[in-house]
Parts: sequence; C-alpha cells; structure tokens
Amino acid sequence: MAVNIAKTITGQSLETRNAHYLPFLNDKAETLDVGIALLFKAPHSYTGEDVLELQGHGGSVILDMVLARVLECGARMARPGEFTERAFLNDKIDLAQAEAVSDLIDSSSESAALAAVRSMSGEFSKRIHAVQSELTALRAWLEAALDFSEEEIDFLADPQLAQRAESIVEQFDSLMQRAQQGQRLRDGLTVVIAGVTNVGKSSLLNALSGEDSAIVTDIEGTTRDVLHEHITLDGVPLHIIDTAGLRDTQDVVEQEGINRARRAIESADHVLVMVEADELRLPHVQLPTNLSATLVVNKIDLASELSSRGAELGEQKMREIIDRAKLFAPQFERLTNNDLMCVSVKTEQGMEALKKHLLTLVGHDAQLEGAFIARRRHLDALDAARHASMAALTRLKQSDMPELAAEELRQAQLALDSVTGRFDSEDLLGEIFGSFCIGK
Ligand SMILES: Nc1nc2c(ncn2[C@@H]2O[C@H](COP(=O)(O)OP(=O)(O)O)[C@@H](O)[C@H]2O)c(=O)[nH]1
Ligand SMILES: [Mg+2]
Repeated sequence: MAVNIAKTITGQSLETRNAHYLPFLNDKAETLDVGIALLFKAPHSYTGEDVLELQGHGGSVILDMVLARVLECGARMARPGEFTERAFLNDKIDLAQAEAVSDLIDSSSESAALAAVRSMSGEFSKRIHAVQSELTALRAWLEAALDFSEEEIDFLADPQLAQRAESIVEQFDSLMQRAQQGQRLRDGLTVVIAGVTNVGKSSLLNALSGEDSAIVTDIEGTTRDVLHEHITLDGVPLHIIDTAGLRDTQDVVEQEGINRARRAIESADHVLVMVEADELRLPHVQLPTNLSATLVVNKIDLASELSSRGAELGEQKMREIIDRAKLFAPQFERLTNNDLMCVSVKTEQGMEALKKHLLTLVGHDAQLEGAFIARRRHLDALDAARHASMAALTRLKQSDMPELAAEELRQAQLALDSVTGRFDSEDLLGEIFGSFCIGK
C-alpha cells in the first residue's frame, strides 16, 4: 500500500531509505507542495511494515491538502499509538519499550527523558531477559534434579541451587531499584507533611507550592482536612499533602481530620516529620516503621541556641530532638545527616536544601546506575516475580518440597513476561496504546 501511494503521489519509483526531494502531486498531476519523500520497506522500518514518510513545508492548509491526497490514494488515519502498536505486534519492540516511547514524549524532566530513552532502547528489557534466562536455567536444573531424586546422588542437596536462586533475588533487587526510580521520575512522589499542630506544616505546603492553598494561623487545629498540592521541582512531579496536626482532641471534625491524616501518611511514599526547633512537641502516635521519612526542624529563626556555624542548631539540641523523634518514628534510629533538615519556612533559610533533598528522594540527581522509566504495573510485576523467587529460595534452602520451588520459579517467569508483553491480553494492550498521541 505505502509503495503504491508513494508512486502515485510522487510519480516516481522511490529507492528505499533514500531522501528524495520532489513535488507531491494531486490527481491532476499539479504540485501541492515540494518536499522530501522517504520510503522504508518491510521489515526495515519503525513498524516493521512498508512506510512512506513525506516531509513538507507545514502550515495547516498545505498539510491538510497533502493529507487529503494521501487518504484519497487509499490510506486511513492512524489511531493513537497505532504505529508503536504495530511495531510491538510485528516484534520490532517489546511492550516495555513501547510504553517507554510514550513516556519519552511525555517526559517532564531531563532525568525522566534519559530514563525513558534507556528503557526505549531496550536496556530495561535486556536486564529482564537476563533474569528470565537464569530462571529458565534454574528451573530446568531443578526439574532434572527432581527426575533423578530416586538416584543415589542427591542433586537437590547441591548448594548451587540455592546460590543461584539467591543471585536471582539479588538481581531483582537491583532491577527494582532502578525501575522504582524511573517510576518516581514518571509519576512523582507522594510526600506527606506530618507533625503536631502549629509547627508550620501548612506554611511549608504553601512555600513549596508557591500558593496560599492552606490556611495558616497561630491557632492550633487550623488545618482539619487533608490538602493536596501537585507541584513540579525541576520538572519532577511531586504530590505534597498537608495534614491536620496529630494531637488528642475532643473536636469531632478535627478527629476525623486526624484519621484522614493517618490514612494519608500510611499510603505516602515519604513523610516529612516536622518539629519546632525550640519546642519539642511530637505526636503521641507512631509512624509506620516501613515508611521512609525525613526529620524537618522548622522555625530555626526562633531557635535560642544555634551552633557556632550559625546555620544549624547546637549539637546538644540536635541530639535531644533526634532522641524525641525516635519515639515517634522508629526509623529515625538510623537517622543520617541527609535525613535531617533545619529550616525556617518564614525566612526561607534551608528551603533550597529541602527542595534538593526532595529531588534526591525521587532519584533526580542519582549518578549511580541510571533509572529505567517504569510504570506501576512494571513494579507490581517485578515485585510479584521477586516474591515468587524468594519463596523458591526459601524452599531450596530448607529442602522443603522442591517441586513447589519449581512452580514458584514458573510463576516468577509469568510475572516477568507481563512486563515485556510476551503474553496476550487485548485489554491491557488497548489501554496502553490508547493513551498515546496520534501519529506515534
Ligand atoms: N517564626 C516562624 N514562624 C513560623 C514558621 N513557619 C510557620 N510559622 C508560624 O507558625 C504558625 C503555625 O503555622 P501553620 O503552618 O499553620 O502550622 P501547622 O498547624 O503545622 O499547619 C503560623 O503563625 C505561622 O506563621 C517559621 O519558620 N518561623
Ligand atoms: Mg496546618
């Protein structure tokens, strides 16, 4: 089809993969525009099919006329994402790569774009295939060992089996770390500001979003509902959530606000635990221990005791604050300097450092291994695959029902297949490609 249309519109037989500068003709052989025609023959094209590319001068009228002419010659308009969908169906790219095409186009920061290119060019998929083939090899070995389990040599007792499963689990860890970083670059991070009343939580939300969305007063219990703000720092999306101060109260409305605050905290990616420099008040509840958290000491403009360097609180004071904070958030047992920020929302002191810290959490400036752009569904699949491998490892270590270990490994493979799309689910494909823009 594309080859015929090329011939009709240009009046010539085009050489493949060559730029031809020539007129585009209408049905009366009149020139509509003069431009470049490129013909790609299957399978050497983006979609794996014959493709004709016409590059004209642009401008909506001429473009419409050329488009109308192409349609007249038998073409039809593509659905959103159809080119990439065809590339996927023709095995030019896998599903993770196809999704990365869309994520590259939509990327809102340089880091996200770099991560998307990495996934699009197949680096993410290559790592998945590597784990996949190790899973296959281990399964084959295990199945063989099971077949010979009646023999004298006990293959199942071979410690290499467990070692290999262990190495697979480790590979999952590194893969997930890079994918999670990519998912955060793509979808942003949900950060909840938590603490008692009047420490400056709402002021921080307003400062970060640059808007007066939350009401700030010196009256305790001012914020009663959960407030959401979507902000972007250096192109990285962040969802900041301000909550009611956590305290014991008889006020029914405030109590409901505090319950909502707790739920918001539980579903957050990260919590900023806010305290006041001079008045160490922390909530009576405890933060879930698996949440990552930063201790933010606010109102250092009011602090009576500053360190010799001036910018930070004295060491004695810091230790006191940390000791108290540990009671609220056990994760602060392992608090490092990176997880402790002294700020004054009022004078803006330390605010730049706090913003930088938030970007670090997203992995925006991570120099180590590059992130792979990834979606929630990829993370879920990797998580399921890791979980199944871990279960297999436990069985192998304890020599407990190895035939079930083989099944766990198979489940891990199935989960991994869903990332690269080696399976068919029409619904999922429709959902993925339907979200593309037209022409891609
Ligand atoms: N001096 C000083 N006051 C602050 C600072 N941040 C917030 N405040 C004040 O502290 C009071 C409580 O702030 P708010 O944001 O409503 O606290 P929330 O209850 O934790 O949301 C308000 O009067 C703010 O103006 C700060 O860095 N320094
Ligand atoms: Mg508030």
